[in-house]
Amino acid sequence: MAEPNRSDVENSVTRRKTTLLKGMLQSPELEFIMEAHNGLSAKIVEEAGFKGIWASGLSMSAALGVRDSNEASWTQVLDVLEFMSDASSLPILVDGDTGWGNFNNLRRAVQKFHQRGIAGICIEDKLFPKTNSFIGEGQPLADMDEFCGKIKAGKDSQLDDDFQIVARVEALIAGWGLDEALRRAEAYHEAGADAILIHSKKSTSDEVVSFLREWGDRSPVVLVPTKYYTTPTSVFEEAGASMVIWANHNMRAAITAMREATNRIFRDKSLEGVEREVVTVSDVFDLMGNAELADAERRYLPKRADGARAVVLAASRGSSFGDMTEDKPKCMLEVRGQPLLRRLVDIFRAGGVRDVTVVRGHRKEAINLPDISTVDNDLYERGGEVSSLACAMDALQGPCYVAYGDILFRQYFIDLVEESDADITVVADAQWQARTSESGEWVRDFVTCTRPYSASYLVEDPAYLVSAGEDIAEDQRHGEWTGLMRLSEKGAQVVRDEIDAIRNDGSLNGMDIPQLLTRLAQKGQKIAVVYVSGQWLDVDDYADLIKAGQFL
Ligand code: SPV
Ligand code: MG
Repeated sequence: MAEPNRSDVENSVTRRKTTLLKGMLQSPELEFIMEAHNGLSAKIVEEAGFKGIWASGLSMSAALGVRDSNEASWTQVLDVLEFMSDASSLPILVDGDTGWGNFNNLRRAVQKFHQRGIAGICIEDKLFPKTNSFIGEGQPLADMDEFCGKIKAGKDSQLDDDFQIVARVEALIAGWGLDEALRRAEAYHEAGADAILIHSKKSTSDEVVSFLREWGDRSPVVLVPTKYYTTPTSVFEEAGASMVIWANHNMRAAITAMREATNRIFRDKSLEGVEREVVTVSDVFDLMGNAELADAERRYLPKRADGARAVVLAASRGSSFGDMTEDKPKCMLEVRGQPLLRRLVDIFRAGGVRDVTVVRGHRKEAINLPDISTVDNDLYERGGEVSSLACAMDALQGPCYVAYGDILFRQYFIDLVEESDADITVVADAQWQARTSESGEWVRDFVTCTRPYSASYLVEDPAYLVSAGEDIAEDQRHGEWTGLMRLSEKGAQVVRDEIDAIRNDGSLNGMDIPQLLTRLAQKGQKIAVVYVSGQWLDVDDYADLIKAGQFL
C-alpha cells in the first residue's frame, strides 16, 4: 500500500476534528466550547479539559488590536486560525461573521478553513461589514433567501462530510422577535445548516428558552450566554440546548491580567511585585512543548557538548620560555593579544562547554580569567599531571573534557568527539610526522591503537587505545595524542576511581596522563581514539607561540 502523503494525513486530522464537533453538536448531552483567540489560548482551553474551541471574531479582532467590524481580513483570521489549529487537537468552531461577502466568498473560506484544520464555521445573518451584536439597536439583517443560498453554497463546497455549518440567527438581537427568529431558523435548517445558533443580548434567558421550546428537536441549538450569564446552566440543559459557547472570557481575562501586571510594573519600576502573580517562564516552556523540541534535537541535531564541563591542566610553568614565564604560567602567555588559556576556553565555549575548571600551580594568581573556576595544585612541581587532575576531582563529573592548558585545536574536534559513544575518548593526530619543533625540546605523547587511521569510510570498527606515551617505538606509533579527551559520566567515574587507586598505591606523584590512560587500557577499559589530521598545536617554545598566532 502506498504511504499516505502529507495532505492525506492533514485531511485525516481535520476529518477527525470535524467528526468530533459534529458528535458534540448532535450528542444528547449539553456540550461546552470555550473561546480562544490565538495558539496560546487554544492550548489553555485544551489544558483545562474542554472538548472544543470557539474561535471568537470579537476576541481574535481584539487580540489583533482591531474592532470586531471585519477590520481584520478573512485571510488574516485564517492565519490566526492556523496557529490555533496547530496548537491544539480540539475541534474549532470558527466565528465566520457574515461570511466575508456573498456565497462565493463563503465557499472559498469553507475550503481554506478546512485545509487549516478547522472543524466548522458559524455564519450570522447580518450584512458585511458586520457589527458586534452588542453594539447599537436594530442592526440590519441579511435577506433570508440570500443567506439560505450562502448556507447551501457552504455545504456544497465543504471538503468533508462532517464539516459543520452553524447558522446564527440575529433576529432577536435586531429586535424582530421570536416569530421572525423561528421563521429564519426554519429556512436555514431547510437550507442545510447543521445547527442553529440563537443569539440574544437580553440579561435573562427567557427569549432563548422560548425559542428552544418552540424549536423542539428540529436541529441542534447553540447558545451564547454572554449577556444572560446569571442563568444557571441547568436551565439550558433542561430547555434542550445542544451546545453552550463561553464566548470571550479568555480575551477579557487576558486584558484584566495584562492591565494589572503592566500597571503594577509601570508604577513600581520593578518586577518584584508581580513576579509571584504570573506564571514562570518554565511554565511557558512546558505549555509550548519545549520538552518535545529538546527530544527532537537529541534525535536530529549533530551532537554538541552542551552541558559538558572541562578540566584544563595549567599548573606548569613552561620552563623553556625562560623569563617570559617567571611571573605567569605558560598558559597565560599572549597569543595575538589574548592569553593562550583565554583562546582555549573560548574554543570550549563555542563548542557548548560552559563550565571550565582550570588547575593552577605556577604563579596561580596570574590565572585570573573571569569566567572560569579554579582549583590549585600547590605541589605541582613534584606532583605531575595526574596529581593536578586529582585536585579537580569535584569537577571531574561527566560529561567532561580534560585538556592540557597549552593546546589549541579547531572547534570541530569537539563535534567529532561528541559523536563517540565511548566512555573515554581521546583525540589523536594521525599526521604526527608532519609536526615539527624549532627547538626540538618537546615531549610528544604517542599512541598505539587497535588499528591505524584509515581514510576508508568502510572501516566501521572504532579504534581503541592500546598504550600512550613518549617512548612508543616509531613503528608502533599510530598517532600523537593532542592533549584532549572526553569522559562520559561513567568514564569520569572510572577515572576518579583510578586516581583513588593510584593515590592508594603511592604512585600518584610524577604520573602523567598518558600513563594513566595506558593503565586503564591495560585493565581492559575501552578508550576510543578519534583520529584527526593536524589542525591543533601545543605550545612548548617561542616558535610555537608564533604558530599559535598564525593558527588563529
Ligand atoms: C464573538 O465571540 O465574536 C461572537 C459572540 O460573535 S458575541 O460577541 O457574543 O456576539
Ligand atoms: Mg463574533
